[in-house]
Amino acid sequence: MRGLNKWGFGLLAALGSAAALAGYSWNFPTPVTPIARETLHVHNLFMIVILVIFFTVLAIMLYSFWSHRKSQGQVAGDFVAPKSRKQWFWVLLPFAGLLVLDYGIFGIPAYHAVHMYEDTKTDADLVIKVTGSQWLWQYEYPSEGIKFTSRLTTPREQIDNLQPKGENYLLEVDNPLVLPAGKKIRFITTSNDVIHSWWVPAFGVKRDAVPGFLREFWATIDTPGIYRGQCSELCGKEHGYMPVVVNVLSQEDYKVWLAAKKGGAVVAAAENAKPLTLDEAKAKGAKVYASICAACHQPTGMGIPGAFPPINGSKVATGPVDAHIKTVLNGRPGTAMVAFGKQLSDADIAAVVTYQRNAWDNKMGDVVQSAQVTALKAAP
Ligand code: HEC
Ligand SMILES: [Cu+2]
Repeated sequence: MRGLNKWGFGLLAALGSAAALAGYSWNFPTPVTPIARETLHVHNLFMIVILVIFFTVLAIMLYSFWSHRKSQGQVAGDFVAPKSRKQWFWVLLPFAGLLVLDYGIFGIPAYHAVHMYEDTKTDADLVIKVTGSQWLWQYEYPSEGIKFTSRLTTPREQIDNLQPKGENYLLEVDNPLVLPAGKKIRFITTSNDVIHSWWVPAFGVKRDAVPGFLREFWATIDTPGIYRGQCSELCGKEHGYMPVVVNVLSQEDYKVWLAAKKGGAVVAAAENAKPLTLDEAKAKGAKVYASICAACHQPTGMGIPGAFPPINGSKVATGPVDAHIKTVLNGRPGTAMVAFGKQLSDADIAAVVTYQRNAWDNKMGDVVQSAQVTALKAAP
C-alpha cells in the first residue's frame, strides 16, 4: 500500500519538480546482512545476464527485419523443407544454452543463496522469538527472560489527516526490537491469530508468522542503526499499522541495554506486585484504555452501536469481577475482541479492568490487583 502511495507521489513529484525525487531509491535498500548482500548479488547477476540476452536477441531481430526486407529482393522462407542437420543444430543450441543458463549461471548462485538462507542453526549467538498478533509484534529473548510488545506510535491524528505526517509515518513503534551488531541471530516466528509476515528490507528477510508453526530465519547485521519494515501479509483491518522497527546497537551498547532492560524488568515486576489504590489503578488503567481499548470502545466508553459494545453501563463491567477479567484475558473468539492475556501484562490488565469498572457512570469501587489476574490466567 505504501509502495503504491510512493509511486503515486513519485509521479506527481516528477510532474512538479525533479528535486522532490531526491532521496528516492530505485534499487534495493543498502544490504546490511549476508543474506541481503547475497540476494542483491544474485539479483544483479541475473539482471546483467537477462539484459545481455535481451539486447542481443533484440539486435538480431532488428537486423533481420531490416536486412531481409522485400525491397531487397528477399524471399520468404520455405519451412516445409525436409529436416536437415543444420536445423537440428539450431534447435539444440538454444536448448543447451538454456540448460547452461538455468542450471549453471542462475542455478549455482541461487542454490548457494537458498542454502545459506536456510542455515539458521549453525553458530547462532542469540535466539529471538517473534510473535505476530493483531496488530502488533511481540519479541522474546528466551535466554534473557525478556519479553515485550512493539506497537505503532504514529498518532491517530496523522493517520486521519488532522496533523501533518511525521518523518517515520506508520514506521514507528514504542518498543523497537533491540539487537547486537555482528552476532548471528536466529529468529523463530509464529503467530497468535492469523498469518503475519515479519519483514525488514535491509536485512533481506521476510518470513511468514503462521499460527501453530515455528518458522525460522537468521541475520547477522553488520552496521548499527535503526531499520524499519512492515508486516507484509494481509492480516486484518490494521495490517498497515504493525510496523517492524529494529534498533541495532554495537555489542557494548547492547550489553548496557540488556542490563538496563533486565534491571527494568525486575523493577517493573516489583512495581506490578505492589498493590495499588483505586486512584493509582484508575490512572494507570486510563492510559492503557486510551492507547488500546478506546479505538473500539471509544474514549466515552459508549462504544459504536452495532460494532463495539459500550463499557459504560455494560453488564460485564458492572458485574462479577472475575468474568470481566476473563473477558479481557481471553477475548471473545470470533469477534474483534481479541485475547489481551497474551498482549498485556497482568498489571496492565488489572489496571484497565479497574478503570473500566470505575470510569464514566460505572462506580463499582473495587480495585483489581495483578495477582488476581495472574491467578485467573493460571486457572484452567
Ligand atoms: C478491535 C476492537 C476492540 C478493542 C481494541 C477492544 N475491544 Fe473489547 N470488545 C470488542 C467487541 C467487538 C466486543 C463485543 C464482543 C462480543 O460480541 O461478544 C468487546 C467486548 C468487550 C467487553 C464485554 C462488554 C460487554 O458488555 O459484553 C469488555 C469488558 C471489553 N471488550 C474490554 C476491552 C478492554 C479492556 C480492551 C482494551 C484492553 C478492549 N476491550 C479492546 C472490541 C474491541
Ligand atoms: Cu500482520
